[in-house]
Parts: sequence; C-alpha cells; structure tokens
Amino acid sequence: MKKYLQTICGATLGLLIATQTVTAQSQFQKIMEERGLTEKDALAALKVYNPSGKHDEYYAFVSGGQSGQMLVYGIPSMRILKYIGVFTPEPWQGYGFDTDSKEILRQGNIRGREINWGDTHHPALSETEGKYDGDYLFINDKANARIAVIDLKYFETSQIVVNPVFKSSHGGAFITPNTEYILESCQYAAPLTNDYYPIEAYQDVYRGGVTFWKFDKEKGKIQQDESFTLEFPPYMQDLTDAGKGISDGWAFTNSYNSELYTGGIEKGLPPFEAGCSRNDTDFLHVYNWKKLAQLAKDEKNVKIINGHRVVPIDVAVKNDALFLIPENKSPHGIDVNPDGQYIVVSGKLDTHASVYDFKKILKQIENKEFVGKDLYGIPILDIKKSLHGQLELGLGHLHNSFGKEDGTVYSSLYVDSQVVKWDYKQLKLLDRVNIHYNVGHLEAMEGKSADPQGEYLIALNKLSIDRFLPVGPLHPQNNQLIDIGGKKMELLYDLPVPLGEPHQAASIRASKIHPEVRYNMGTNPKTGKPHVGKTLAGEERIERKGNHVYVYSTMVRSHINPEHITVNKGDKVTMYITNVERAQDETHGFTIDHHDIHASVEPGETAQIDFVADIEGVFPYYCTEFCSALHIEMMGYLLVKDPKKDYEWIQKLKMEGLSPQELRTEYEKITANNQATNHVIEALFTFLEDKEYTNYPTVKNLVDDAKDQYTKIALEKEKAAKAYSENNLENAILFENMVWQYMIKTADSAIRAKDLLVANLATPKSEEAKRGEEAFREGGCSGCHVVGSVSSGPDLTGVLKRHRNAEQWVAEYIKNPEGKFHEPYMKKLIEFFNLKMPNQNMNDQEIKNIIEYFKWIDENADLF
Ligand code: K7E
Ligand code: CUA
Repeated sequence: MKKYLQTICGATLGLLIATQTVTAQSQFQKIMEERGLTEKDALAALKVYNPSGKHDEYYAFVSGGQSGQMLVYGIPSMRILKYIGVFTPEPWQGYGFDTDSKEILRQGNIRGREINWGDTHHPALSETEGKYDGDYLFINDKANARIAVIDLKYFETSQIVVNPVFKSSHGGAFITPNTEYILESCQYAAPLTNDYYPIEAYQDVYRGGVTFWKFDKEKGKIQQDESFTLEFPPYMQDLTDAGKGISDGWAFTNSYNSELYTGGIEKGLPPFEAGCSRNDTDFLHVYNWKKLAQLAKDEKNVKIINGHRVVPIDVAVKNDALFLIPENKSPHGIDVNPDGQYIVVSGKLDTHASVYDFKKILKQIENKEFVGKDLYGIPILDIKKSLHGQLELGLGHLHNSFGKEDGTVYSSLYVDSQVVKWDYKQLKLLDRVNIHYNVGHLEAMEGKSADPQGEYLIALNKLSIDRFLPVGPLHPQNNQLIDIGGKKMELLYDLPVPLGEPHQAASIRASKIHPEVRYNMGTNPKTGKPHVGKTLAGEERIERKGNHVYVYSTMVRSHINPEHITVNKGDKVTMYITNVERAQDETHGFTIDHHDIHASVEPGETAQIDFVADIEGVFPYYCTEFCSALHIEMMGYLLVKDPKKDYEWIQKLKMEGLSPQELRTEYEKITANNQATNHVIEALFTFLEDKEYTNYPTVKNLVDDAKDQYTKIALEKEKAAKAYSENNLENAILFENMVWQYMIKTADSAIRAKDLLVANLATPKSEEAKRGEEAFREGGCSGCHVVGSVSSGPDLTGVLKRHRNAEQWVAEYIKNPEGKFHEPYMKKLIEFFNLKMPNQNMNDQEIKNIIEYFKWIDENADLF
C-alpha cells in the first residue's frame, strides 16, 4: 500500500512538472478552440501582435480620402497612430481652430472662397536619390487641385498651395528623385484660365497638363514663383510617375480620353464613360522635365496664366520635350521600377499589364522615329517598339508596387479582388492571393522608391461588406496586411478605416523618421520659428491697444495664467498661449466656451487665438487635455462687459470669515503640511542627484520641469510671510496653499523622474522575478505593501534578511500566514499594523517567483 502511494505521488509530481511546461501550450489550444481560430490564424496573430511598448517596423502614411486628412498607422501591428489635419479642420489638434493653423488652412482658399474639405488621394514621401529620407510628406486634393506639405519633424501640415490653372487634379503628389519637384497632373480637362467656354470648345480651349511644384528642401516649402505647368491636350490625364535612375529627368503620365469625348447624356448622347472608352488605345505622355524646367525660366517660352508660367504644347514639342505613346485603353496606375528602366502601366479595362522599356523609348526619341502626330502636333512613338512586353493578370488591374527581389511587382485586381505577384522582366506570374474586397492601391514597403523593402504589403480595399460589425449603410474601408516575406503571400490582418477612402499609402522604415517630442520654448509650430507671442513664466500680462486686447498667457500643470480676463463687448482679443512644460506628452488644450476656439498647446508651443468679444457674458475657459490630477481645476474666466451699461447691482461681496483662532489653526496646519511635503521633495532631489540623473535626457527633462515648479515656491513663501507679518492670516493661508500647489506639481514630476531613473538603473529582472512581480501585484500583496516604504503593511525591502532561513520562512508564511501568527515577532507586527496578512492562495510556483522578485528588490534596495 505504502509503495503504491509513493508511485502515485511520484507520478503526480512528474505530471506537475510537465504541466508547468505544457500549460502555456494547452492554454493556447484552449483559446484557439474557444475563439474558433485555426493554426493559420494564430500564426497571423503572432506576426502582427505588438505587446505594450513594442514599436512597429514601418510607418504607413495613408490618404484620408474624402476626410481631407491623413492617417498614420504602424506596420505590422496596424495600430492607428495619428490623424493629420490637412485640407479639413481637425479639432483635437486645434487645426483650423487656432490662428496659425487657420492661416495654413486658408492658404487653400480658392478665388476668395474658403474650402474646408479635400479629396486626398496620393501621399508621397520626400526622396534623396530616389530613396525615402523621412523629412517631408506631400498629398494632393483631387477635388480642388491642391498640394499640401507635411513636416515630419512635427507631423503637422505646414503649407497648402492651390493650382493656379487646374480645376481638378488626380496625378499628385509624385516626387522627382531628389525632391526637386512635386508633380501634379490634371484630371478633368477645363480651360486653364478662369473663363467660361461652352463644352463645344472642348477640343480647342479645354486643356490638361502637369504642374511642377518647385520644392525647397532647406526651407521645407514649395516655391510657387519657381513652379510651372506643362500644357497637355484634354485627354483626361490620370496618374503620373517621375523617372529615376536611367530615366531620371523624365516623367510619365497616362490618360483615358484619346476620343476627346465630352458626354451629354441629357441630350441623348452616349454617356461619357462609353464615349471615352471607344478607342482601343489611349496616350501615355512622356516628357523631359529637366529640359522643361530650363525652358520655363525664359519668359519667351511661356504663357502667363493666372500669374503662373505655362509651357505651351508647341514649345515643348519644338524642344523635343514631349511625346506620346499609345497604351491599352483606359489604364490607371503607372509606376517606374526601382532602377528606372521599366514603366508598368495598369490596364484597368484590359486584362493585360503593359511594361514599357525606357531604353527603347529613348532610342526612338533620339532617332526621331515617330509613327505620326496627334491632333495637337505631338509626335507619337510606336507602341510595339516601346513595349518590353505584356502579361495577362486578370480583371481590373489598377495599381502596382515593387518588391525587394529583382523583377518582382505586386499588382491589384479590382474586379477579381486579388493581389498578384509577378515578374515584370520575365513576364511571369508568381502568386495570387484573394483579398476582401475590391482592392485599389496597394503598397509593399517602400515599394515605390528606388529601394523597396519587401516584407509586408497593404491592400487598400474599397469595400468591406461583411468583414466587420455592421455600422449602417456607410461601411468602413478595409486595409489588409499581407505577409510577402515568404514564397506564398499570406493574408494577416484587417484594419477597418472609418475615415474616408484611403486611396494610396506611402510606407517607410520607422528608423528613418525622427520626429521632435517637444518644441523649443515659444515655437510657432506652423513656421518652426519663435512665435511673436512667446511668453515665459513670469511674463504673463494683458495689454490693451485701443479696442484690441492682447493676452500673453502660459499654461503649466495645473493653471492658466492669467485666470481672469475682463474685456469690453466689441473688443478684439488676441491671446497668445505658451505651454511652458518641457516634459514629453504634457499637452494642454485651450478653449473658451461659446467661441468655436480650440488650440492644442504642446510642450514648448505658443499658440495664438483671435476672436471678437461680441457677446456679453461670463465664459469659462479651460484646459481640454487631462494633464494632471488637478486638470479639472485648470481654468479661468473671460468676462465680457458692455461698456454702455451701468451694472448698478454690483456690490462688494464679503466672505464669511473664520475666527482668529480658527485661522491660526488652519495656518499652522498648512505650514506643517508644507514642511513635510518639502522633506519628501528634498529626498527625491537628493536621490536623483546621487544617482546622477543628468545622464538620462528624458529623466532630466522631468527633473527640469520639477525644478521649474520648485523655484516658484520662494516667491509665494515671501508673500505668505509678508501677509503673516501684516497679520493678514487669510492671505497668508492662501499663499501657503499656493506653495502646496507648486509642491504637488514638483513632486508629480520628480516622482515620475525617479520611477524612470529606477527603471534605467535597476538590474534586469529574471523571467521568474518578472512573473513574481506580476503575482505580487495581481495577487493583492501590493494592496498593503509598498516597496521602499512602510504603508498599511511593512516595507518588504530586506525581508529576506530579517528571518533565519528566510527564503523558506517567507515561502511558508505566504502559503499559510496563520501558521506564523503566534511567533513573537509577528505578534508585534500584527499589533503595530492592526492587520493580519490574509492568505492569498498562491501556488508554489507563484511563491517561488515572488521570492525571486524579493531578491531582485534586495539587489536594487538602494533604488527604493
Ligand atoms: Cu483611387 Cu490612385 Cu486616386 Cu486608383 S486612385 S484606386
Ligand atoms: Cu492642462 Cu488639463
């Protein structure tokens, strides 16, 4: 019998040990079953999941379509990081609600009209030698023919330009290999002037074209007076790409209306879509932008339209700078391969993709070998002699993005709802994957640059149909992540995009992007320069010039200075608000109720708001970001009084006072409290200095913030002392209260600094210790024990030194606390804390882990 029992125990023990290792695995199985996941699903999850704190490998900058914004998410996690307001107001960022950003948004006004929406299609990143450099981002607005510049130092829109001659533009933004120019081609042909011409004038007067926006990389700005446009026939240009490598200096634009058809369904004519697809071929425009840029400098070569230089078709032709090549009818995307020799054209209405060879094109141009001229006198090259070849891909081929291995390209099939991988050199199909549903653009990582990275691909799908929880008739769009690292493409993840139609994305390796985390104190983020209204702590003031009131204010946890602004009805008010924090992520927001004003004031930023105080009344203003424990208190009042009115009822209100004795007690209480708090702060500073916090820049920022607050105490103390000496205890208490406020703010930053420093200095925890800490926290121990100080229970630093055979003692105690309550030492503790430690039902492994955690604490005892 005894032997039998032993065997059983041995087996159980073996099982127990084995269980430890299989638990994770069986848990895994269990969850997969419960959630109905296949092994493939679980693998996909592993490939995209980022645990808290882990960053993505790539940024995706995605157009926000009809929202007029940009969307930023990380790859592979597909977690959304930011919306960037571009052509549309974006309230959180204050974009369009504070004066400086409104100025940017209003750069997009057209002929005096405010335009508050945009149809963004194609984001593009700035390039150096054809590779993404991570400095700037550009995006077009198809609806209003505009281009915006986004500075990636701040992820903010810094400029909008309006095309002076186009009424709509689809083929932007496309970048030349050193960001010399941003290309924007027209879409719907119209007169280049702003005049009326009947539709019958289409062939003679309506025109397309491509605008070359000169970009100054140093200034980060488009130079409008150095920009120009090349006139095109009204063929309805679509997408564009700039050459690179051997085709550098050239650019390519396709089109879909060689018929010059204009529709007229209401007059009984065939609809536009039918008439513009009649011909078997349309025209690919091939032009030499380097030559055109030279030409455009000379007034003789240009027409000035709306103050803008336009190179007419005949000038371009005469100078051998513009050619046409037939292409299969109504193509869509056009993409130049990484070394610039091949141009892949998508056959939207044709099952074939066409690959043009730039070398063949150039040879015909050099030999002046043309098959004819179009109606406008532009020489036409032979299609067969220009093609490298064609390959049948499937239905609705829209766009392309290049892979890492030589010759690979990924293409979207809108009608077939597929992504195909093929070799554009060998003209061979390699792979296909189904997507959901109807893919438009697609982006393999850095797939349009000279240096594609492969790894992942996103399919930007137009429809999502049944993929997500239903939210009414307007469905989100679906961006799908595909693993292209292996031989077969694997679908990994669906991201619903509830913002607009994200036509195109530009992706870039995360290590190339270096955004600022704070502004230099007093910066105007829209210019990157010091703001005229920069206000430092202590410089806050209200100035009146006639009926214009200027408020120089600051925001810092947790007050707005000034707290009362009284103006006359009808006054103009300019308010400059500087966030004088240096700590990362300590943004304050500012609004005044009933005034349609909002500013996001990020650390170091100065924001400006302007308004007319045209309604009488009392309007609270407040901070809109939950910035600290006293955030709700971060407020003030705008008081607008009518100077023509006599407010007779105003009387001085007297507060009910405390008795002198009560006042004294109150005063003593607060000074004692302040003294105690000050000790804590001093200890924190001593700790930080002993551990040489200045070696850690992020910690230093926090300490600087803390000291900023701390230095303000002296002045308040002085005021308190003065009030006290004048026997004005009421004010002395108020000033001491202010001292306490500053102390709390000091401590807030200093504690964060200390925690961060400790995290930096401590020895790394073993896996067991990590799990032990988790068990300690989640098992309820931390409810009574605080490491490093005595709270409702004793400090546990050194607990392993307090007992003989301590590890065993502690393990036994955790397992069964009651068993030790009789020990004399424990009796004393129970008496002191008036508490008995409850049994937390920890298992042996958890107890072991907790002891490992205690060992780690002891190793780092000097940090607590
Ligand atoms: Cu949607 Cu590039 Cu504007 Cu194709 S475009 S999908
Ligand atoms: Cu500042 Cu809330």
